[in-house]
Amino acid sequence: MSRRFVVPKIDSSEITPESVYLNRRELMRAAGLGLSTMALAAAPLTAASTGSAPRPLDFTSPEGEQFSSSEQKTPYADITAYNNFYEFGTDKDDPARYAKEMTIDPWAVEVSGLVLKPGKLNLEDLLSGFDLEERIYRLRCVEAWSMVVPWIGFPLADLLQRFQPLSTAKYVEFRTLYRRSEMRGTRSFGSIIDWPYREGLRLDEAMHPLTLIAVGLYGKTLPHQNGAPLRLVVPWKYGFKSIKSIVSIKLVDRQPATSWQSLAPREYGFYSNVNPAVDHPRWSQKFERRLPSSLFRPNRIPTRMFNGYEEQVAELYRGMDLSKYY
Ligand SMILES: Nc1nc2c(c(=O)[nH]1)N[C@H]1C(S)=C(S)[C@@H](COP(=O)(O)O)O[C@H]1N2
Ligand SMILES: [Mo]
Repeated sequence: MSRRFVVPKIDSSEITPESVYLNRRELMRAAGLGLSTMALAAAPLTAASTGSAPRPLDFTSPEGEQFSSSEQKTPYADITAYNNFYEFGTDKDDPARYAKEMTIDPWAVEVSGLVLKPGKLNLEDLLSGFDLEERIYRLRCVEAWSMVVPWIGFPLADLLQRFQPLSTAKYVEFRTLYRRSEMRGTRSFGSIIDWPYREGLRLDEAMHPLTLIAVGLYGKTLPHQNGAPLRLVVPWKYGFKSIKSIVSIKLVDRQPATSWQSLAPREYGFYSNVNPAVDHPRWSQKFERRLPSSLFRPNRIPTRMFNGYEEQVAELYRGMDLSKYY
């Protein structure tokens, strides 16, 4: 059963007269105009941007089953202890240990490029007015482990629309925060990625209703190691496309270079759709280890085309040779 969350309502004593009568659409337009000084200080997800402990997000009413999964959810402890976040090291337990060193308050996101209304907004203004919902998605890492995660978020399309993409926009490029002083993995000798971490989607993939901006999981704000305060979730693609701790979203007309593709183009393509029929050059993609998994209970299950979201996304790739566009 999926549940719906809503950004906490602003107390009327804390809002300016003009925002009292702004409805959601007007708020969105205002945000698009870059009115980041709008008095929404006490607005949504202040909790997400402060402190280190995840705070609960407000729950309101039940939602339909469309984005749910009946599969057993991976326990919170595993989702938050077994991570990839190379900015903090390459071991699976490095992010849980060191991502706390990243300051997430204040946080701003710049939306630029081929949009009518570019702007740099602080987190509160960026997120104001979006309905948060719970969506239980599978996450399948290219390394062949997987999880089932109850994300809290809203469609990326809603966010992009605020900034009014131009018809010339064909792709979206995302960047993670790059702050050496707080990210020990970016300082370590032999660090393999050219920071900041970058990812990209075709615009139609970015606008697909399954593509989520997540701000929480298990009903709480995102822990640092899972990409606080906001990260992308693209459930039919390998996990590395789901970029964490985003500070920049740019609409562009050419396919952007992504971190993993630049590093090893033969191993990591731009599309990176989960596909059991196209192996990674060094290992099979036919099976996955569903976490929690152990030596004695490996929990090995077959990997599904588009991570099980074939019905929803196959249309996006009609006529493409997916062994060429991997
Ligand atoms: N900025 C950034 N985002 C990132 C990564 C990273 O190293 N840096 N790793 C990716 C990979 S490889 C995976 S599998 C997922 C893991 O998400 P999770 O730790 O929340 O399960 O995050 C992705 N997003
Ligand atoms: Mo991954």
